[in-house]
Amino acid sequence: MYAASPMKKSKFRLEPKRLVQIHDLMVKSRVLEERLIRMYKQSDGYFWIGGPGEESFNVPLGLQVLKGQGVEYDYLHLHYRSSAILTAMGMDPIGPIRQMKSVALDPFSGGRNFGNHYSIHDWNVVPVTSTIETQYASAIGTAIAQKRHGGKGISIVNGGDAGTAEGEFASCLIWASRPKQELPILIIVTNNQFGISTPAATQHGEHKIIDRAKAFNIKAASINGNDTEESWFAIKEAMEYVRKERKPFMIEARVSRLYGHSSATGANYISGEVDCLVDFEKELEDGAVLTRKQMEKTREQYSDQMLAMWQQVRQEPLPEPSTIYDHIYYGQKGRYW
Ligand SMILES: Cc1ncc(C[n+]2csc(CCOP(=O)(O)OP(=O)(O)O)c2C)c(N)n1
Ligand SMILES: [Mg+2]
Repeated sequence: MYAASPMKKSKFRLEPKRLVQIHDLMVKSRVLEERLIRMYKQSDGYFWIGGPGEESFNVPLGLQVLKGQGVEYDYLHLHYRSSAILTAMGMDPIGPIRQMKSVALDPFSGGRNFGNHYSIHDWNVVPVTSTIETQYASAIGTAIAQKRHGGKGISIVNGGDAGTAEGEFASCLIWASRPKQELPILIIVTNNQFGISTPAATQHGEHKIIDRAKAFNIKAASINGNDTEESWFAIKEAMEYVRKERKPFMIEARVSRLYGHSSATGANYISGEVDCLVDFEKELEDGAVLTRKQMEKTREQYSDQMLAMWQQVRQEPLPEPSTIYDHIYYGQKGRYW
């Protein structure tokens, strides 16, 4: 699939096969988000929020997750910009398309929740909440269970820069770092410099978000999340530390927010920000890992695939009113009228 030209020397540290896989998943994830945005604009969804601009960080993260069910495996406490993590883990894109259309077959919430609010029991993906930062509190719980259990499984939590103002973020730092009771949590903050329309520079006394980790003796790294390889190796190192030492690690990843906050701010492409996919494709082309034609073909294939999925989902039924009480509590069958 990839053409390694002897004429050009690649500066990449990752193998071409891995680079091609990452590229494929980044495109798949971007095309999915673009489809969801289009659905919103065509009145096939009530609201869009998602993660275009975080693929360079999120795909390497998803590929390195220890995927499975139960304490032996990683728990994921994610937020609404995490689609590329799940795409890298193998999520079928029809799931988010179904959730966007609020059809009964939505695998995450049966047509109840906002788009990009995932919940995957078999992969330890804890339901995404609309209230920001709730996930930093639930991560403490699974990490305590994993600390007691031992093994390699860790709890991974992510959220945005503005959300770090919430009490749950402070709780997470405190619980993760209690002496001799440290927790195996990978604490991630994706810093896109904004909380809806509030610039980070007007809100943070600290220079970097990870400065707050220092106060709790939590090891940390601030990285360029728009750089695919930098992200891959930073995540690898952090995960190895948390898995082995059973202690927390914080990563602050500087990323872009390519379509603004959500549909509430228009969901239009913002050309002034770094587009990690554009940059990565240029590097792949310059390094003779992939040709422009090959990359265009990948995009075309996913565009066709997701167009067909959308057309299928448009024909699917909405949830039956009689199921309104289903899924309220885990395992509950529901109260019917
Ligand atoms: C508890 C709570 N307060 C406020 C909001 C409204 N709200 C939704 S997203 C958001 C900004 C979040 O910014 P950040 O944490 O930087 O994440 P980003 O959206 O930039 O990725 C806010 C304030 C909310 N959803 N929940
Ligand atoms: Mg932000």
